[in-house]
Amino acid sequence: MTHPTTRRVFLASAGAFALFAASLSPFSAMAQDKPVIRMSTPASETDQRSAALATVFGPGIAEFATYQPHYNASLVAQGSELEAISSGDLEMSIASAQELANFFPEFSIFATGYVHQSAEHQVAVFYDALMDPFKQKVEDELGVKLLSVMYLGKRHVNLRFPRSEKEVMTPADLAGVNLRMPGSDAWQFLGRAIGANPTPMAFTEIYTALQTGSVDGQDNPLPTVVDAKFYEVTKQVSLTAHLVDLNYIAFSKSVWDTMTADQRAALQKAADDAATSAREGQLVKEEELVTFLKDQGLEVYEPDLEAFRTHVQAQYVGSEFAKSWPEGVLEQINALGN
Ligand code: KDO
Repeated sequence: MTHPTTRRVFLASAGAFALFAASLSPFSAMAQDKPVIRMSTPASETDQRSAALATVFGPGIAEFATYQPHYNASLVAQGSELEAISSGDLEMSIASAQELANFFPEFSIFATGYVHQSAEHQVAVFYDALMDPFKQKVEDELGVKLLSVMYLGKRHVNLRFPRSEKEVMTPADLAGVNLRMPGSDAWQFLGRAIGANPTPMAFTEIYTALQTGSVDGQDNPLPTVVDAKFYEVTKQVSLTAHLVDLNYIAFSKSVWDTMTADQRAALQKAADDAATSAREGQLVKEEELVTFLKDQGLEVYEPDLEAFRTHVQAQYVGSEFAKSWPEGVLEQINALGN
């Protein structure tokens, strides 16, 4: 696991920059127009999270700010959003725990296979006091507020091959499988932990990579497999559920600091309402889409989940990631589950 020096230098300068940005408050009485909240994501416009932010979050802050979403990583490259918020080039993103782990390795606990058990468990963890020091560190050192938690879904293994050519029942079946995973240490570690040979690649490049065969497969929740049309270029889904995945609604602390108490309350509520709406929609889709995918000709089946869970957990024990987890936090997370 690396923690690049550039990130440390970046963190040191971010605080000073945030102070400067706050002095130029777009929310001040002198501001003529409503400040624009630019949100950048690699997700499409039709993704549940994008839709919930557009229909719930945007209207929720419309009285005092203009929500401006940018989809398909068209404004900021996937994985660079937190840096962009920190330096004042972006106001908002939906950030993964893996991206946060680039700055703060302890966030890898939330990116570890089979730790979060469900959407409800994610919510319980996010609002528990155990999260306070994590949130505080991100605020203090990166100038980013984590407002709410969005449910992305259970990630499964989705391959180009039919089941007759390659069946994935255990981690051993993934040996040598070239699986696209997002490009960061925590993601790549997870790819190896499930037994695959992970290949880093941006989300927006996956469809073509599957189509041309430059990767054997990818992992994402079923709603993403459908929304991004990966089912057109793949033949099977092994329901490994190796990560109950999330994104945090990440917001510029320097912008937050310029807002009135009422505006902050409205913004927080808009973020929570959007997260709830997206979560409910995503859970319904996860249920429904198995049938849709089978209708498209894909084989969708359950592997040996105990074999996956045991193998993945064993990979993390004693790892550099696990060493960064604050004492007792894993136990606290587990206690909030079933
Ligand atoms: C992906 O790149 O596979 C991933 O699912 C990672 C998530 O953290 C999230 O960024 C997501 O892509 C995008 O929002 C696209 O759905």
